[in-house]
Amino acid sequence: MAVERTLSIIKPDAVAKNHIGEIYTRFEGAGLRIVASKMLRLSDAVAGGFYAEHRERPFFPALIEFMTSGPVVVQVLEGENAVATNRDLMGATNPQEAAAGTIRADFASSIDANAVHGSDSTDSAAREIAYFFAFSEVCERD
Ligand code: RTP
Ligand code: MG
Repeated sequence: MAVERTLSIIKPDAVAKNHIGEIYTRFEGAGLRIVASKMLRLSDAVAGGFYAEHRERPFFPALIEFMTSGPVVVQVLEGENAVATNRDLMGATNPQEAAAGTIRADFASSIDANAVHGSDSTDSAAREIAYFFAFSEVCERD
């Protein structure tokens, strides 16, 4: 298995419900290291650019309205198979279909307010990490 990096976002619903620490504990419990982290409030332009692949989808306006509704916490996770490991921790996009014990099953309330984002491939991860973090903001960890 390869050491990878992936981009994770704790979305506005989970930040508002004070679940940042519990979600970080799940990342660390799965062997993922947090190598970059920041809280910020997304503008329409930044959220739209991040989700540009979904621009033509019917849910896009609701997605942008939700992602700009409050602060988010953005982090880079590093570890063996980090992309798939994080997606497994997150669970299915729709929390009603998410496996028991996943972040979305435990903390998400709807397909819009679904607690977390995680890159879906190593290519997406590289693009998404560069979208939010300068090279100097991602730290080497042993
Ligand atoms: P994310 O990108 O946020 O990690 O979520 P994902 O890969 O599991 O799902 P994706 O297909 O990339 O969709 C991005 C976000 O758009 C919202 N969505 N709504 N109403 C719908 O059918 C629908 N489909 C997607 C979700 O909030 C999803 O997280
Ligand atoms: Mg996605």
